[in-house]
Amino acid sequence: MTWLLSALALGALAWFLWEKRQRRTYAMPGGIHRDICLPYEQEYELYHNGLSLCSKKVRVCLKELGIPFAEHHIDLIETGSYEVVSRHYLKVNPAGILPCLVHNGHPVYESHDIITYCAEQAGGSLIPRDPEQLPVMERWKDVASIKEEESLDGLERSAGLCTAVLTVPLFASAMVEIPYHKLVEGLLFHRLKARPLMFFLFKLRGIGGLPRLAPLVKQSRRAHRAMSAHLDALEAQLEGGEWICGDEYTLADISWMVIFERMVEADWLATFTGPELRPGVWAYWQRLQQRPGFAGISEYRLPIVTRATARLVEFKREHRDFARQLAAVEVAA
Ligand SMILES: N[C@@H](CCC(=O)N[C@@H](CS)C(=O)NCC(=O)O)C(=O)O
Repeated sequence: MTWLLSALALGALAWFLWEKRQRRTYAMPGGIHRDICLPYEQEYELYHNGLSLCSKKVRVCLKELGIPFAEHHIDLIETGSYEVVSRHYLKVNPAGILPCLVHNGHPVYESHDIITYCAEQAGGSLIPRDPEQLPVMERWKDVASIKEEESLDGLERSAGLCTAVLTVPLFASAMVEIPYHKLVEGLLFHRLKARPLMFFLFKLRGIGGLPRLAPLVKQSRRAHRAMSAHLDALEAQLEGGEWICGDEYTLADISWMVIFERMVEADWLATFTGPELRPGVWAYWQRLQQRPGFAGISEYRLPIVTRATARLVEFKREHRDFARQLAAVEVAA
């Protein structure tokens, strides 16, 4: 019996070490990598996910520019499994994160760099013609981005990071449908171990357990305060015109569109804006939804995410205190 158990343990270890060699992960700098050649059939191919905020940004940009692309939908654990650390996706992006755009076989990484690359390929569309507006676009695009190297210390600087923290209740809701064994793959092979560990915790605690996680509550409240400040700044910026750069619709607006969509998915929109609350921001969000690029969001909604949102909304209706605990501000009913 002992022999059998030892043999099984050795077999499992050998499999793990072999598999780990096949699934090597490491960070990849943003931008185009002309030295890497991947198989491709179409000029533009996008590896993406329906829920992923950064994938949405790239889809919206491609749609807005009218660039056709072949798609490869890759699951995140929130949408079903750890396909981002599968052997086949790690060949495309060894960092194991989405999205990745492949242009004529060369990968482009980091969503903020991908949209700039696409705009440049399209002859400078979505980049302000007025040179004075260029740093304005860059600043607002940057604030909306999630930079890989940033820790949560950057919440006050980055609305993108705030959005990631505000998504936690949606993640916890999504985990209801994900079996534990699917999370194990992430623990074994994910480059950023903190991510699968967090999902494990969310699965273990459920939506209702989140307010008892003191460090999470602290960050969540901070993210709410910081996001409110970001939106106050946006409200002021929009006094200058319809879009962030006045009358020019740019990459900055695309970067913010996906943040509003995430607020809808994670059921926080009414906390941050409405016809009475930051009316300029509210009107801006209505305009954003009329853009052709919005199809990059509306055409890719996933039933598993719709169910996660519905569960979260229902939970918040039944537990009025939940939102107040996580936001530490008055929350719209
Ligand atoms: N800085 C990166 C962030 C990419 C990122 O974190 N992507 C998420 C989805 S929005 C992801 O792939 N997560 C997979 C995981 O961590 O398991 C970008 O802007 O592209």
